[in-house]
Amino acid sequence: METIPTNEERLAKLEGMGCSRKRYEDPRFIQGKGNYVDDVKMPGMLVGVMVRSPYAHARIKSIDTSRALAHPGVYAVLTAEDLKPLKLHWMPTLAGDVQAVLADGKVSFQNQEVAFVVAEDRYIAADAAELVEVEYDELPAVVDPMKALFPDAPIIREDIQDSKVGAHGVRTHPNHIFTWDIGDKDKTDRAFDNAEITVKQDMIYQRVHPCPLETCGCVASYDKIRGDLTVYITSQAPHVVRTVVGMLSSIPESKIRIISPDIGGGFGNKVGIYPGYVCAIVASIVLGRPVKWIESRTENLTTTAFARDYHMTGELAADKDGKIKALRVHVTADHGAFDACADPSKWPAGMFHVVTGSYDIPNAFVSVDGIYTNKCPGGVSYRCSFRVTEAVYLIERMVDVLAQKLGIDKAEIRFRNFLRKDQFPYQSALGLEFDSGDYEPALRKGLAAIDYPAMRAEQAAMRADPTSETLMGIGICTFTEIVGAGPSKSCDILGIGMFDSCEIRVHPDGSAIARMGTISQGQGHQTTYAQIIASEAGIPASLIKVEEGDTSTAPYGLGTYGSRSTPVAGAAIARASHKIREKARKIAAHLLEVSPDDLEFDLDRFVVKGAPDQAKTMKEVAWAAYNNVPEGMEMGLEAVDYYDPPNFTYPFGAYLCVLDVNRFSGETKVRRFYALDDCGTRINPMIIEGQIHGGLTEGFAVAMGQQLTYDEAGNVLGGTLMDYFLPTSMETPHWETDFTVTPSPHHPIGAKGVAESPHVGSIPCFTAAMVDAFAHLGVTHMNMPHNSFRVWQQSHALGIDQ
Ligand code: MCN
Ligand code: CUM
Repeated sequence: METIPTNEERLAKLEGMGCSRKRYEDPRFIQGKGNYVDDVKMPGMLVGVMVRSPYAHARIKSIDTSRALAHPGVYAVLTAEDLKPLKLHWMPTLAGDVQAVLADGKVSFQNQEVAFVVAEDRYIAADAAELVEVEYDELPAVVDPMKALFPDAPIIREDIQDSKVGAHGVRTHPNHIFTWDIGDKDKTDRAFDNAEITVKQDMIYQRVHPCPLETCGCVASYDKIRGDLTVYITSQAPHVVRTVVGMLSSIPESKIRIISPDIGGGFGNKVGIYPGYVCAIVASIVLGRPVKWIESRTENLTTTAFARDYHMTGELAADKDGKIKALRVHVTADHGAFDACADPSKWPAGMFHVVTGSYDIPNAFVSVDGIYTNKCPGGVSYRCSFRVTEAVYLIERMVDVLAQKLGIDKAEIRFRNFLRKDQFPYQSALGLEFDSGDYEPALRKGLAAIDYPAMRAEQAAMRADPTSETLMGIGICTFTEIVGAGPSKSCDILGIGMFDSCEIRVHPDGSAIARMGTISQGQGHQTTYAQIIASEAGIPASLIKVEEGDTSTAPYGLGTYGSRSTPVAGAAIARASHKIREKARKIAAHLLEVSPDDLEFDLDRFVVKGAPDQAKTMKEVAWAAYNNVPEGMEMGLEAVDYYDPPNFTYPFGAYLCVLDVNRFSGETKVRRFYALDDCGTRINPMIIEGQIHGGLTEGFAVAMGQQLTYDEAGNVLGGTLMDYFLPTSMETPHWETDFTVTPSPHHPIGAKGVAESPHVGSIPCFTAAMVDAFAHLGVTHMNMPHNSFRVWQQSHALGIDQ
């Protein structure tokens, strides 16, 4: 007789939520068996290479493609003139603007796409690209968004120079894109007028780039006989690509198949639609052959979506005890030459309005001006949900500035202003509803973990010792994130609401296949999604195959960015699992000849209440679903769910950093970095920790070194990995992680997203620690990146560098 496994054995076999199940993906990745876009090779495949502008701003007098076309092995050279009859020389952006696919009469940023050479292989295409002769007339460039608004500034967008209204309202200058205001200006101004104390701080959040290890690319293959278009692409949102390609090409979506295979990191860089994709698709349609286009590292760094470039001024009004009364923010946002920011359509500054942070701030007003400059377009969020990094940076900096002004400890000022647990759901002054949080215990845990009082005492001793070479800084960041875009009433892309989806089909043997509208770029969805189904539908994770990224098989979804997969697709997975479970319950009841209400779901089976030996396992039910279902019931066991979340989720954390700064050399050592995250219900603790390590490392990169620098003429100075800082294990500090659990009240399994929190939270924490090292000398802010040279400059300016 079969022995019934114990509860522990059944639980272990399920590998459901809460279990640190090993990543299903890793065996293939660590053996080099991943399948990336550049691994796709098709018979007859050609390769495209871009001809790009050396100038940041220039008129194109002529383009001569004859020598390139005459080069052996070249099949086509596309220019704007070739795209014009197809109306594809410009394309719509996600921000309601248009962007030149291939330069139409002028170029507006360095390395802008000018022509597309298609040849037998990459070498031939690259050689022929050199033979395309472009005659330019250089124009003055403007790279500083403040100067772009001068009356005599060079006009970047002549195509729209006379239009007084853009996608987000009134434009006040040819280089002005929009002004976006939120909050109650009058009330906020009054609070400032009546305040006991106010502080103000300017800060620049430098332009950076997500820099995934795999650059962007695609293989487009048009089948002239069938009229089918297949595109393998490095996209974080394959279904959206399908819809956009359909709009641009007039091919019905039913004949377009977009496949995102394994992706070597996205970090926001792979959300947008780039000219290279359009050119490869057009070339394939025209030539009837598959066409591959893969960027080089420099192309990736200098022409695909950058992040940040926010020039911010923050102001706080408070009483003498440090209780905040109002927040006022102005942002000048540099969007580059075309407004190609990836944000929900209604919010041109994304979710920047989470800027009131973890604090109870009764009045707030934010105004953001979007500006064109002669720089690369993009404006994605790099490991942050739509401008949340910038918002959190601002409020965390401002709280510190206020604390310094009042002489209040930087932890203490947070305790005085935190939202209390009983204030949730909390309506923020900027119109968001924070779902849940419990901030005070998180910070208390963090302070205890690094022994905060001892650290402050050591710092005081160092400050008192004139011979000390080291300045010690302690940074605190108590951030609130907003992830899970999002309720379709406030979030859409090109009019499509930001729901997500899951389809589960259980096979007769009790194994299952599940497909989602999201796409993993390294987050481990194949591992963790199966865990949700395991817990919610009682099918062992190891028997569930998770598929994403093929629009011909996966249900429509909006993709993976903004840490939305768990909050949105994760909810769809839970709900689809529940649908499976409820149908299974009816089948089990039929098999056991009892009423469905008499059954209890127990891990992997249904048990008759009060008669524990009478049970049917999910495996038995799956078999019955295909041969013995109740009268009138459909055969089969499958479910689909499309989930439109009622709200965002609001993960939070308390981070602390202890830095040692050498005042002579500017060298910095991270002595401690403690990160406590709360992402509600935790699905896979090991994957969460991996996500946090990754996000912290990218936060360290941004704070300490990353910057896309431009000279006055618009030349990019950081276009290779020699100049653009990508930390290796050698530079990366040791991370200490911790957690609390405050479930989301509106999510079916209480989970919040986590992947971006460590990035959002760590960056202000590094700056806070850096500034804190100099705070006793009156320093209230230092702009990133905090590399040794810049830190030394600070030291030098204070006269303490020798
Ligand atoms: N998770 C969990 N429990 C939770 C929340 C999440 O176990 N309560 C798990 C999830 O199941 C998932 C992972 O953590 O396996 C991340 O989930 P989530 O926070 O929902 O984020 P997404 O899956 O939507 O991933 C997007 C996010 C973004 S926007 C960036 S940017 C980023 C990031 O993921 N890019 C990454 N992490 C990355 N990690 C890798 N390796 N590569 C990237 O490109
Ligand atoms: Cu915010 S970068 Mo991620 O959204 O892909």
